[in-house]
Amino acid sequence: MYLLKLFNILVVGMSLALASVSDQRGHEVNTCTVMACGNPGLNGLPGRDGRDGSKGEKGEPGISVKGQQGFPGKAGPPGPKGDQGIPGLKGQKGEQTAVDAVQRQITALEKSIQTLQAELGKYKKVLLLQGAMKVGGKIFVSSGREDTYSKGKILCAKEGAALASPRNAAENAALQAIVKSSHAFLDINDQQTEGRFVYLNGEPITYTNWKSGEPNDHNKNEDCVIIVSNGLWNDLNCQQNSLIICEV
Ligand code: FUC
Ligand code: CA
Ligand code: CA
Repeated sequence: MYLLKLFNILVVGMSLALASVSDQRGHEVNTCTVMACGNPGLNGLPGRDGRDGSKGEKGEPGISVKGQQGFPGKAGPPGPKGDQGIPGLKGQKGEQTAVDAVQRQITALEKSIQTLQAELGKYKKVLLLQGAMKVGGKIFVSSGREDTYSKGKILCAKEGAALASPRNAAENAALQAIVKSSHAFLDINDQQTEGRFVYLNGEPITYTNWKSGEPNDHNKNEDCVIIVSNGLWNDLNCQQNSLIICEV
């Protein structure tokens, strides 16, 4: 409304200004030349209020930011106890019979083991009475037969054993007890590399009990080793005969 009024005032003002300009140009010196001059008319009524403007454009969608998950709530109280389940099926009679059979077999096996242990004890006694020596986890035993180194190795291997190979003083002493006044081959040799004595598995020996001056590779032909009556060692020709002692 206020603007309309201002507009009207402006229109009236302009009309007056135009009238003044015409006057200055001298074309129409008097606006009242045709019509008789009277009092000016009343101003018109103010125009109607303007209508509402058209609807604006739809706005940009807002920025969506997801919040962090909240802390879990406290555990609720335990639920009521469930109903008792249906009882299982009764085992068949046959199953019990099978269990009894297995139990009988176990009892029989236990008896067999006891019998075997008793027999084993007897053989152990026989071996020890015949001069076998038990030391640590080893048993040294000899048939009393003398032979070459290679034949002796074969003899022991035939029984799933090995030629005697003392790894410490206790084992050496046990062998000495078997040797008595004789001598016996050890499973030690330097056949591969002169002066490098090794065990059956090829590893260098870790325990020795050499007699003073030995090994001397006498005649450059001594690659086997014997233990003599005093427990000391000497290198000897492998083709010579010596007592064969096996270890089990
Ligand atoms: C020593 C020993 C030899 C051999 C010889 C008769 O020389 O080292 O091995 O027994 O005596
Ligand atoms: Ca030698
Ligand atoms: Ca020697």
